Amino acid sequence: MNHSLPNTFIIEPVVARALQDGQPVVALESTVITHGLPKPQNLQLASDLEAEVRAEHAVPATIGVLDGRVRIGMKPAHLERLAGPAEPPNRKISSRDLGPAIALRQSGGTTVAGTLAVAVQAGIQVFATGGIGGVHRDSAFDISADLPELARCPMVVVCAGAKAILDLPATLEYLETAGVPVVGYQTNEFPAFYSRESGLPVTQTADSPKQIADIAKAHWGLGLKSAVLVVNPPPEDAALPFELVESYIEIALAQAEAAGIYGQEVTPFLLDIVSKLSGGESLKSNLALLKNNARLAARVAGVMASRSGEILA
Ligand code: PSU
Ligand code: MN
Repeated sequence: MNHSLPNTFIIEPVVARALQDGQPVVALESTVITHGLPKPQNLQLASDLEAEVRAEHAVPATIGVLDGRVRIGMKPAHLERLAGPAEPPNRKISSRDLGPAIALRQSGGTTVAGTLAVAVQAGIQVFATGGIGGVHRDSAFDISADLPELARCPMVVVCAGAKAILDLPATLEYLETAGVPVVGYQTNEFPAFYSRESGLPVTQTADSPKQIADIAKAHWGLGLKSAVLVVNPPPEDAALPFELVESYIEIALAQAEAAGIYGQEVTPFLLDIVSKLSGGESLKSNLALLKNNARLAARVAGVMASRSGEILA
């Protein structure tokens, strides 16, 4: 795969070696660092996520853009730059923003969509994030680029469902249309990011990292090119009740509408208000579920690497 890597990519040596040797690698997104979390928790979280992956004997590859170069794997100084402050401010980089950011030598955090587009080219098969984007509520046509990217990137993506601020049933319908299996890890319910429950069913429950790897292998073995979306409920002690979060979201949505927020600003704006309304509880939950997802992703990557001959064939 490496032969066709764009010359705008810089792969950290430890990541390049792991990919070459068939060792487990886990991609991590960076919009959560640039836009998703407040300072200084964002930088701490970035290094905590890498530590979680290493503790499970996999190599973390945080992906983002610095000075128009797509970095796959970062040194601490790179993470610090993304965590900011930065002038000009770091961009939120989705698939459509990668080309412009590279051409104009900009820096920013890649969203799930942006990270998927890069990771798949680099030959990484497992990716951990907090919550994917999806179909927004009551909006004429606001659908995150995360969804079409999941439709075309053959990767295992571990998340805690879609962000609760979204229209979850519509998001699941889109994933069904796109042919993306939604695999509940030890759950038969689609988690709602901060909450373990949503009342919505998953495609399939998997009880172990091995079963997740089996499903991915069978899915791609059919020649299908879509992602396998693994939904991992937030840890019990960090989860918030669905109804409580719902009440915060309704307030946040009303404020976003009153303030005329649109486009890329919507997700960070809503998450920030929910965090304030919950007195920081949603932030705690966000940090805990991110680490929980990184751990599970590393375990899945471990199983897949142990039989990489079959998987990569
Ligand atoms: N989850 C969070 N915080 C975030 C995001 C997800 O808790 O900041 C980011 C992810 O990078 C996701 C992006 O890909 O928000 C989706 O943004 P949009 O809805 O604008 O596509
Ligand atoms: Mn949007």
